Amino acid sequence: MSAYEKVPAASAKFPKPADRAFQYGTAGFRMKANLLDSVVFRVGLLAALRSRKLNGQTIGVMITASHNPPEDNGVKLVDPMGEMLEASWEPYATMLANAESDDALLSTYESLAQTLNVSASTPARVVYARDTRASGSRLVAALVAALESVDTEATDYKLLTTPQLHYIVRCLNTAGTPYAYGEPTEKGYYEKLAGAFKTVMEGKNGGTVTVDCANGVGGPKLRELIKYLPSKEQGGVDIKVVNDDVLKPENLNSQCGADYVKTQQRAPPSSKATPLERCCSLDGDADRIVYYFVDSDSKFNLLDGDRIATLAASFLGDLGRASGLAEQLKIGVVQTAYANGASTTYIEGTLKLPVICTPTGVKHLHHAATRFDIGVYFEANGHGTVVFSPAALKAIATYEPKSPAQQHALRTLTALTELINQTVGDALSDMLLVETILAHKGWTPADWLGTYVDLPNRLVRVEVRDRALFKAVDAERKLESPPGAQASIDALVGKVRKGRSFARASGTEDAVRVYAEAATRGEADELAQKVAGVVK
Ligand code: NG1
Ligand code: ZN
Repeated sequence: MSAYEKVPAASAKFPKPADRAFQYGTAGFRMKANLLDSVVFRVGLLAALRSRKLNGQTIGVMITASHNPPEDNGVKLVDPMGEMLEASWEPYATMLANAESDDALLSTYESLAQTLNVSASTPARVVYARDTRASGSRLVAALVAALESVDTEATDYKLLTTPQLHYIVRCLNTAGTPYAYGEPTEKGYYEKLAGAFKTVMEGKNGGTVTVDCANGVGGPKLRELIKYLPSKEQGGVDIKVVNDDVLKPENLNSQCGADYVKTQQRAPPSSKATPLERCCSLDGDADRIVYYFVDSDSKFNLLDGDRIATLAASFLGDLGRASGLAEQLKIGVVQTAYANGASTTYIEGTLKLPVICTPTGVKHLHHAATRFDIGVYFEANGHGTVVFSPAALKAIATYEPKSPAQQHALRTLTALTELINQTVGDALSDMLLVETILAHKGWTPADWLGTYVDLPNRLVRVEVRDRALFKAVDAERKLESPPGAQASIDALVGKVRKGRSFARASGTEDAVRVYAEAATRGEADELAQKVAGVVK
């Protein structure tokens, strides 16, 4: 008799839509919510299997479709240290999701358990949460049915931002160890961030910031966080919350949010910001953030992930030097090919820090960032964070400061390791980080923008017959196939000043993306159009 004999009957309530092929991609599974019930059920089975494989460590399941429209939803797994699911397990998720019948699902599951040497008698522990989408609670029911069918200890954390769930997973798995990450509760998250923020803001004057919450889960969670933060009078920041309507699900990510602002290169139409007022936008599950302001000539200025990365790297460099730890804390920045070339030049030339370029997808960036003592990583779209190596944390914790100035810098550095959500990009934590740095540097957003000038750039989405034909290499900066395409792109790039362009198949949409930058707007646009013509 199978240890998993309850699976087929449970699965029968969540039948797989016929003629559908599912794939666990960079963002887990993501699609129209009405297609997702069977997928979520099967992801639940996999979460239990992964927990058993890891001796009962807690695995997280997040139900969200981030910046996608309200009718979409998605599901992704969180590994024990709060990272994304290990890439070698993604194909298992895909296999389970595509099993055509309940019996086929059982046999796929059993053979996976056998191949992976997983014993059904090992405990399985899973925690889960969801964003504010209307379909979320229905999908949670599918998840719960799966977890019950394979005898899993499960805890419902209800509504959370994606990074809050990542935080909780890490807390649960490190409790009682020397690497304990915090209280595994939502309150513990707020207390950790707020406590660190109070310390880093001591003696500083915070500014005022308007936060567009994309009408997603970030709204209520930011309002909760604010209750723990010092007010502006107490040395904190004045935070104005807008677009935090979660009662009308159709408003989610609609004409607002980080993705809207980044792709449209404009403030949400509802914005009432006056010139030079500092604003930021979160995405639907609050793991991305971009800043922006309109200047006195009504020009819109975006401060995206590249800008947050350069700001953070510059501040951490300052603190390394001021604390006397510069030698022991090698800082590096990780970007993708979508980072503006001017940001890369600024990091290497002005900040004198190394830059690594990885393929798109946070798991690649995160992994590369762990190669530094302090690794700063951001995608241009605003998803990113800073990770500190165990050696860096030890150096910071044990260094004996030689002067009051060193002591002060060290105190700030220590608090930053608590303020920053090191598990994954976190819009709320990143916002407090940016506010802290601007307060320390005494900068306005215009000062921040003035550090370097972005190269004009253009991102084009090209519909192609078969995107699988497009194979990219060299961190997605070059096309290996179709044959000849790269040579044509190189020839076009060579004709414009400061030209750079690449094409790659999207991992989340059925399209090829073309990016181009050049010395002038006209040249960037023309280069993008011509390269789009090559891949069409
Ligand atoms: P794809 O569709 O593979 O380009 C997009 C974003 C990524 C990342 C993923 C996951 C761009 C150009 N690409 O990937 O940065 O966020 O979605 O959500 O923004
Ligand atoms: Zn997101």
